[in-house]
Amino acid sequence: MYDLIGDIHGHADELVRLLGRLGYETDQGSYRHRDRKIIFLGDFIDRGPQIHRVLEIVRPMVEAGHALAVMGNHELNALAYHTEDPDLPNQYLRPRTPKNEHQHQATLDQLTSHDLRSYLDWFRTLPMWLDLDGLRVVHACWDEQAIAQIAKVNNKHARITDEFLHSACRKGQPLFDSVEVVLKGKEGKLPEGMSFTDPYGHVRTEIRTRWYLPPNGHTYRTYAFQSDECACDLRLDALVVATAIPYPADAKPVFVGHYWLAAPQPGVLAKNVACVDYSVAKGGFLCAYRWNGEQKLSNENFVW
Ligand SMILES: [Mn+2]
Repeated sequence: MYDLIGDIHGHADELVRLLGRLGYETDQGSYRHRDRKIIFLGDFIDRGPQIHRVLEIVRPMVEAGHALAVMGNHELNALAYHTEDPDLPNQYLRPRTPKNEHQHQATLDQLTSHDLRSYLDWFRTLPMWLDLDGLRVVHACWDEQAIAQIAKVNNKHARITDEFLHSACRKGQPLFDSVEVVLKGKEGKLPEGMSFTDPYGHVRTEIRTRWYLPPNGHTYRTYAFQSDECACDLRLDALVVATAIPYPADAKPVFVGHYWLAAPQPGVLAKNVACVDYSVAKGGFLCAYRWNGEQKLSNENFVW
């Protein structure tokens, strides 16, 4: 059975504490549990103070078979940031703008170029999702259509190639939209001319949607991922409704990270959807869900 751990973002002390609480012990350089495995939800790097140490814990666990891990948007971004654009000499698939540089800076500061190269190489082995016996795991959104699109190119979770990165990281390329959905979730555009200011003071024209819910009858406020995100009480635009692919209520449970949830304690999003990212890198806590095969998820099974 599996313990699912959300976005770590360089917070190794919290990871060690959580692994201890879950009963994992170090043995021959890797944490392990006698009869359980961890599934890491991605986003190991950027932001936090102990990125190298996090990677030194996570990779050996995966390589020794004591854990599985999926790709986070930060790992894919890092690959694109360090991969030259075949069409534009001296430029990279993720443009080195001040904003992108800033987002990646902690990793650049904390890893030697040798370690960075080695971990980038490892990131290429991370699957974009896991569809296992009784549960599914993806960094941000399980969308059958997006997953099918990516599977057309890479259905066996083979190593991420430069061609895949090019297709996934450049706007207008075939895999761009699907990879955005899977690793960053879905957005719903507000009606023309409308905007709102999010809790960070950014003016936005799109909400991050509760993609797992059927959109019918929702307003922008109630369909936004966090209810304080958008104060717009208009009904969702027909296009947002028409393009939604909600997660079926009778499908296997799916686990995501990514959303920087803020709450005094974790809770499931739906009976078969749970997010295990409670913002350890933003004053929250590192969180796990201890899964024992149940198809109806329970708030009782979070550990933090
Ligand atoms: Mn993320």
